[in-house]
Amino acid sequence: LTLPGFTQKRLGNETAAQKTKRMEWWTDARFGMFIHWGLYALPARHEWVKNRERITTADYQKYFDQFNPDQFDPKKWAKEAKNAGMKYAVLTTKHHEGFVLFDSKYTDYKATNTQAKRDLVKEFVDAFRAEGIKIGFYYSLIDWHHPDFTIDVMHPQRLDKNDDNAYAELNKGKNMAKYRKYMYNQVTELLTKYGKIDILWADFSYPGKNGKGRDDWGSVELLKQIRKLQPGIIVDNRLDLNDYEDGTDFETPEQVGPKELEKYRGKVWETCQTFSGSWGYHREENTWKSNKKLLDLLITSVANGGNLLLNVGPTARGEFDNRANIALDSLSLWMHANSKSIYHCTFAPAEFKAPEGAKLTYNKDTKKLYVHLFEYPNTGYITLDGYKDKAKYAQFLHDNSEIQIDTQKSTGSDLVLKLPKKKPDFEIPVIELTLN
Ligand code: FHN
Repeated sequence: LTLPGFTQKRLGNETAAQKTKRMEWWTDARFGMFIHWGLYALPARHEWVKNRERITTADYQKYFDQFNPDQFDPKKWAKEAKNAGMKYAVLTTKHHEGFVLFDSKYTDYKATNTQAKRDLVKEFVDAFRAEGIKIGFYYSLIDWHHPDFTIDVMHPQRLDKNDDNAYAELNKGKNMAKYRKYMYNQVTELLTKYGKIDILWADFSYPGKNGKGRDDWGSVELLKQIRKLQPGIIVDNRLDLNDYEDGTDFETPEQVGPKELEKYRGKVWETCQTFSGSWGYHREENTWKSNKKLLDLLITSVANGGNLLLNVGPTARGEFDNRANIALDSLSLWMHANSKSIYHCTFAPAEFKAPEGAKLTYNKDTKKLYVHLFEYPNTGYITLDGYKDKAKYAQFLHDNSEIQIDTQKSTGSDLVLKLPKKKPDFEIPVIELTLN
């Protein structure tokens, strides 16, 4: 599968075939766990709480002082991720609040200086790597704690009016070049202290007050360092380098619905999604996506050639809460029986049209076609228009039970399969077609 959507110019000194090879494990994996964890788990009302409620750094300090994740057990996290069928995991090593989950020598605002006294990133890496799960680091370009980070419209101390003089006053003495160096040094620590790192998930660039954008973050230099330290690493598109050579490995549509994902077909992309609305642990959020909705996001991502990065926000005690565990357990039931229609899969060849109420994925290695029945026909059969003479055998994926071809009904180009009237007890049953 040569990754579509890349022109040689954008590939820098890497050919499309080399990029395809470098990204093959990621493209085959299709499903990963995002983990947003930081001091914001204590207020437990969104990872942007410092910004939304304009909490000063002094007032936010109580969360640092109280941070004590006594039930943090990354081995449990890793087992949950593995059971749910997630092949890679991306942890926030630092989010916008500026709190650092690893033992960085460039700041005191770090987990090893809290009651935790632990390098949480190291323990995450060891536990997930032990389960064979690939390692990703999220690193925030934005930093609401660092004294040299420019105060702008994204900052808790933001001004309501677009008053350049007032901003200039606020930013007197701040040195963004020093912040760039701080970021560069911490990313270097992350990519040299913890072994092979598979993904760098930078988040997020935006044109600063002076509209310089990528220059504010030193993105070009930062990316060179990232690729030098970890040559095989996969980097997202939020360093504002989309039109730079080798600047973007994948696009990151965020929290978009299944319908909108269809427009990414033919590109290289991963949609990141929450169970609810908040990325960080949110105690009172109850707008949780159903298991069917989560499966729809996963299946539709793969049916359009993309990945799903599904987020968990651990609590301040260091655990996945019950809502997350129930959602992950439901996904593990379906994935245990049906992951063959996800891993190594992508969109179906153009000759196959999905029947009404179904979505297709195609395993490029085994050449199997998968029909995901979002609506289960109660007629006792399903008509696959144009599939006649293209498929020689059909079965349910979850139990390999044969689905017979109704030769009488299969007229013209139609392939008609007999289905049990009673829907199998799976949220979305999958038909596996062996093609001719
Ligand atoms: O501001 C962040 C947000 O908190 C979260 O980390 C998401 C995850 O993709 N990224 C930014 C919003 O796009």
